[in-house]
Amino acid sequence: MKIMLIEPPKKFWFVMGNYLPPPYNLLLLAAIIEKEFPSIELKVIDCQAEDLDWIKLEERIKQEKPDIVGSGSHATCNVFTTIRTLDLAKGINPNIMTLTGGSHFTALDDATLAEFPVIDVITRYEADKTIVDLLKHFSRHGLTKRGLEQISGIAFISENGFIRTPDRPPLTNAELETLPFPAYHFVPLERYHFALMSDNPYIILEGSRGCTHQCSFCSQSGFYRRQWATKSVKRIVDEMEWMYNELGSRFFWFTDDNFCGGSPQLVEELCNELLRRGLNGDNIEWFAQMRVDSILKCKNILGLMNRAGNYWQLVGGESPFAEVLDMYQKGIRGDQTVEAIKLLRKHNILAQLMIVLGHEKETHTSIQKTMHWATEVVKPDIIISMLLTPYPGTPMFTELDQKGRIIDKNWTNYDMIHAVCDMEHLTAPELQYELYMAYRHVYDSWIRRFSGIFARNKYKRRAYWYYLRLGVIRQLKRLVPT
Ligand code: B12
Ligand code: SF4
Repeated sequence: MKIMLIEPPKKFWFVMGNYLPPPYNLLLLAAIIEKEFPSIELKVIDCQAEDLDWIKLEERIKQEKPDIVGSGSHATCNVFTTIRTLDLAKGINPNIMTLTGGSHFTALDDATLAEFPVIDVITRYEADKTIVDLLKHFSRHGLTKRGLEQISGIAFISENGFIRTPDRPPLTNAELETLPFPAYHFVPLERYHFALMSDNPYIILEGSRGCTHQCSFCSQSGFYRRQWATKSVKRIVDEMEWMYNELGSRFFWFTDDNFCGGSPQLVEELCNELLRRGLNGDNIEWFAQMRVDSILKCKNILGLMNRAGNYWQLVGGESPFAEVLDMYQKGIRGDQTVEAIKLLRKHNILAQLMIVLGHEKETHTSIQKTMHWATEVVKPDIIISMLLTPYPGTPMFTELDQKGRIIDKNWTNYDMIHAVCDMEHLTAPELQYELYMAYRHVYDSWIRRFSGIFARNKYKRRAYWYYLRLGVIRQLKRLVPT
């Protein structure tokens, strides 16, 4: 049996500049397949890294003659590229078994399968265990859907119609701990980069999964059912050490939605273990994202984190207004964001503030106030503003859909920089314009540019030089309907 896992050609998120991320989801699944089924022939094809367009990908699939093709979409904005990939495979050979998974397909399994019969099986929620059961089934019974009802955590169309089998619970600590290291040997590691952030190759790793919070716009809490699980500190540092020694990695990106679940004890233990093994800010750089309240809990160890290599933190502040933070079910206050950003900067950790604009009651004035708060009160190192996007599977999607506010269900536009809703006071085109103006407010200011270019923090200097050349504002202007 031969399996091809494909990261298709896709558009990148221009707001963060020139980057090429390794397809961590596929590399993890590949490692699991390699471990459980050593005799299965396996290929991971990353079209970006191998410069394959759709035509070359088609040739490649023809050459490889896989029995199973799998592809995931990372975010809702890529679902059509995933479907196109599976369609391509089916077009070459209708007997190829096609698989996909991830948050979007989990939330909309029935609608997607009904609309796109080129998808044979959707794995729902995490696929780490499901993929093993599926492949065992195919190894024993051949590439047939008959009998798949016995496998938990999937959806498919059988002879009798749509079938969704019982869900699997989220992975536990023990299960995360025993996952193999991602199979980075399948891809050309040296090609992965994130120019805004580092000169070193870009590697992704997971410390923990899930989130116990429930922000109304976020698909993660639903996907992990408000559970959080972590690998042990030893296991995380073993993985980083392996990446450092064997793969030559120096720039690490943690996927954790809230680094170490926001536990100061765990963060401290992790940083001390890194330092004990000789990994520190002199030889590694690591990025993580943390909730505002978690940063405050970690206020006494931010210096330690920086010494251990944490040089960049992404922080979801979203809004200064209590009523908006409540609507987002964020569970934080604006003044906590101000404090958290101040602390990060004090400890030389680059503070990237995320803002979510365009909620139901948003007005031109509230956006101006939000942006003014961000630049004049919070004063982070960089600001990324996004538009509220109702991702399938979130409470926000259900609510706005019921109210008829969602005017665009072209999933390609679900990247948080395309306006897809008409809200109470601002229409989608008006919101699109507001986003453009929000970026102008932040980056079209010579005072801010100078303070960025001459900043004390070398990563901030880098980011501002980079942003100056990037032309993000111009690209955002192009999205505004004329
Ligand atoms: C790293 C990361 C990035 C990297 C890119 C990584 C990449 N590989 O492309 C960067 C920073 C560039 C990025 C960009 C964006 N991202 Co991003 N990103 C993440 C992050 C933090 C980690 C992803 C990851 O590797 N997770 C770990 C893996 C193991 O989980 P997984 O992908 O879900 O895979 C499991 C299952 O879903 C399933 N599965 C997945 N694929 C497949 C395929 C097959 C065949 C099968 C069977 C199963 C399967 O099995 C896997 C194992 O259980 C996630 C949040 C998170 N913690 O997951 C956000 C996240 C996925 N990103 C998100 C978003 C919105 C974006 C952006 C639009 C920017 C933005 N506004 O934030 C862009 C989109 C760019 C693009 N066009 O692709 C959202 C997606 C929301 C949604 N429902 O669409 C998330 C969930 C963040 C959030 N909290 O909202 N991102
Ligand atoms: S936005 Fe962050 S804190 Fe909120 S639910 Fe999503 S992952 Fe959790």
